[in-house]
Amino acid sequence: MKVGIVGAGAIGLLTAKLLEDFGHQVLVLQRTKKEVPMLFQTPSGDLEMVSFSVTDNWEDVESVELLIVATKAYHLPAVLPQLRTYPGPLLFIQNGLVSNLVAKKLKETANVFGSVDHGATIQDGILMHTGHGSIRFGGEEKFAYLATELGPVLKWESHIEHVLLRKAALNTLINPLTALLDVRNGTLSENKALQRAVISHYDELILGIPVLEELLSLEDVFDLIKRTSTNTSSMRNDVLRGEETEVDYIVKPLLEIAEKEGRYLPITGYLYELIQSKRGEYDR
Ligand code: KPL
Repeated sequence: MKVGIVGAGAIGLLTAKLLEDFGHQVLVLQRTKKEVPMLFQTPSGDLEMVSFSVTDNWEDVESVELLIVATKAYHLPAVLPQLRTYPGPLLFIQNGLVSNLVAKKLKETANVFGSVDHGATIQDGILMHTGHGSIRFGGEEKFAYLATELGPVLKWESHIEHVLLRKAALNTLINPLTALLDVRNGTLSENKALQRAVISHYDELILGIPVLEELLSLEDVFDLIKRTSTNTSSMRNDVLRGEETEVDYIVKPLLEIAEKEGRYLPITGYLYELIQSKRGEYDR
C-alpha cells in the first residue's frame, strides 16, 4: 500500500520504518527541510542503515492511499488546513485527544484516530526503537480494511475512544509531574511522597471520570511508570527544549469531560495551570 506520513519525528519515522519492513511504500512529509536519521537502532540494540523517502512538498503525498498524521498535537492547527484537499482516509496518531479539533477543521474528511505505545526517540541522529508496542486505531467501521491491508503494524480497535482516554489519563498522571519536577518517570514510584501524589491524583481521575475505573487500574499506572522508569516523558522533553507542550490535548480534555458531568478535578486543574505557566516562561 502507498502510505504518506506527515511529520518526521521519532513516531512518524518509526511508523514509516515498520511499514516499510512489511513491504509498504512510504513517503514522509516534513514541514521544514532537516536531516532525517540514516541509522536505526532496534529495541535489542542492533544498528541498521535506513533510508527514508522524504519530501517537503504536499503535492507529492496527494496520491497515497492513506495519510498518517504523526505531528505533535500542538502542530495540528497549522497542518490541518493543508489536509483539507486530501481525498483519502487520514489517520491521526497524536498523544492526547485531538478528535474535537480535527472535526472542527476537517468536517468533510474521513478521519480515524490511533494510539501508539511503541517507545521511540531520535538521539544523536539515530532513530531508536526503545520499546516494542503497537499502533491501534479505530473510527468508522468502513476503515477497518486498513488494518487488514497494513498487516501487523496497525491493529483495528472497535473502542478506540477508550484506548485514547486511557492513554490521556496515563499521560496526565505521569507527564506534568515529571516535567515540573524535571525527573525521569521512575522517580514517581521511587519517591514516597510522589508515589502518594500519583495515587491521590489517580483517585481524583477515577471519581471525576467514572468510565476510567474500568479502563485503568492503579497497578496499570505504576506498571507503566516502572516499565518506562528511565524515560524522560514527552512533556518533560518539550519543557527542557523550551517547546510548547501537549497539555491542551492531554490534560485539558480530561478537565472538560469531568466538567460536563458537573465535576471539578482540582489536582488535574492545578497541574494544568502550572504547566501553562511554564509556557509563559518561554514566551517572555
Ligand atoms: O507516553 C509517554 C510520554 O512520555 O508521553 C509515557 C508513557 C509517559 C512514557 O514516557
